[in-house]
Amino acid sequence: MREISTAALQMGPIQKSESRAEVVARMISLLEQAHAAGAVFAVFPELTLTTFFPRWYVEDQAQVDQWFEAEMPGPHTAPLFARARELKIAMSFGYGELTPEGQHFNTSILTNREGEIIGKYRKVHLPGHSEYDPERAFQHLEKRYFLPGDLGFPVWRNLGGIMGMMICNDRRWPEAYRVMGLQGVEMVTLGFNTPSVNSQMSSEGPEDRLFHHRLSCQSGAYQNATWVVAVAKAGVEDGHSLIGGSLIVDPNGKIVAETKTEEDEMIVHHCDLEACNFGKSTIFDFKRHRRIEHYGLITQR
Ligand code: CDT
Repeated sequence: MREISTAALQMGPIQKSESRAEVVARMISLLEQAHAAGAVFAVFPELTLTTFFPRWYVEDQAQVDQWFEAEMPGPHTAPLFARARELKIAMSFGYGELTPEGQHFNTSILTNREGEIIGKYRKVHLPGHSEYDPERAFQHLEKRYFLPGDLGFPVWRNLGGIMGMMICNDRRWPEAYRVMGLQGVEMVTLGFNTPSVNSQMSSEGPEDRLFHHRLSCQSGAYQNATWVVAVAKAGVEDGHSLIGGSLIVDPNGKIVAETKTEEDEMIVHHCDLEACNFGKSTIFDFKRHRRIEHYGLITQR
């Protein structure tokens, strides 16, 4: 057994008016629950530290920059890192990253049990649009506020396994999983903020949204023989609803734990990485079975 006791730490809604200090206090409380439940790895959502701000159209860049972190850890997140170090719990969480060069990314980091950042991922698949769209019920301005990630889909050795990260919309793209699968990934973490309705098709509601979310995580896990830990920011933020449904999915594609609320909520599972071996050495033994001579179109425009 190579077990990683993993906690998916779902966050309930974060209103625009909530401070970083309030959010970080909630994160620390969840981290402590995870530790008490025996977890050594804790996964938080996409853009954990703020409301899901891409729903707001803002022209003043200084105002936009208030949703971003110029340092990680920074003054607001230092207490979270300190507590994680004390509890010896590794973490992954998402935040808006502002680089010293003034670039903006939708980013996720991975730490070890010593609270050191050992991995960084910048969201590749940015959904939505870049200008105000009066046709939509609400805005989804990720293409306005972020650059597409420039770090690819790397994997890292952590806690005795091979880990990779993706962020929200990436889970709908099989290529994202496969690039990590080809590097032997055993646990993929992903945070998400998924609106409960489609802003361009009101008939697509929470049931459909949850169905497509589960489908994307379960197929990615199965087809790459990897654990997937998918964590929501959920609930109603300033009148806008986000789905819950945080999941831990095993390498057979089966859901082994799922949240029940749209609030701060923890689920824990003892994830045995050895469970990846069967799929990786049989039906999804990529070296033996892939036929890349037929896949050329995938990397052409
Ligand atoms: N955060 C994020 O990527 N959300 C998207 C919404 C898609 S609709 C523009 C998602 O794929 O869940």
